[in-house]
Parts: sequence; structure tokens; C-alpha cells
Amino acid sequence: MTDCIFCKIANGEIPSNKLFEDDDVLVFHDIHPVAPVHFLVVPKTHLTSLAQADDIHQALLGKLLLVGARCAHELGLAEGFRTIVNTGAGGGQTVFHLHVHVIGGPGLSPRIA
Ligand code: DGP
Repeated sequence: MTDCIFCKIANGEIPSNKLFEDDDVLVFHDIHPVAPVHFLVVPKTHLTSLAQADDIHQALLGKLLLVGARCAHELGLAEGFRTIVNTGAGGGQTVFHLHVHVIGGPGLSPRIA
């Protein structure tokens, strides 16, 4: 999608601080971190949000979580981490290309609500 910032990051038009990349997913640090570690796991294919996902995306959705967990491990988040998928404007989503937030590190609040 031409106007999508995460598509532009995925195709290299916009630089990012990359942690991992393969044919399906890209992982990069969030530009506005809310915790000592805060990165995003993004599918390379444009999918607006989790609400637009379908059965054909099942493997990709699983991969986003597994890659996120692997990156969290590689960044030393041995105590744990939090994964968040904001979905739709009402769910706090501001970039309308599906992404999984992974946050962790010292000072992370023990609860989200
Ligand atoms: P959400 O509110 O769930 O849609 O989160 C979008 C996140 O994307 C937000 O935490 C900030 C991050 N973000 C937005 N634009 C950029 C960018 O150009 N580069 C990077 N690295 N992160 C971005």
C-alpha cells in the first residue's frame, strides 16, 4: 500500500532500527518507546489490522508472536515481556498496518489496566 508507513519501512523507503527480517516479517524498534525495550513485529504484506485477518493469515499471525518471543529472548528479556495488538481506532491503533508491540525491561508496570 503506497501510503502506509510500515509498508514503506518494510520495503526500505523509510529507515528503521531493525532487529530481524525475513521474507514474511520485519522487526524494528518503536520510534516512541514506552518501556526500556519496545519493538514492533510487522508482517511485510499489508494487512490493516487484526480485525481484517482471515483464516489464510493463521500461520502469519502465529509467526508474528513466535518471532516476537524470539527477539525478546535475544534482547535479554528473561523476566518476561508483554505483547499488545491495538486493533482499530477504538483499540488505540494509530498505524493501520497490523503490528505486534513487544515491550519489556525494568519498570514495566505489572498490569495493563
Ligand atoms: P499503534 O498505536 O498500536 O498503531 O502503534 C504504532 C506505533 O508505531 C507507535 O508506538 C509508534 C510507532 N511508529 C509510528 N511511526 C513510526 C516510524 O516511522 N518508525 C518507527 N520505528 N516506529 C513508528
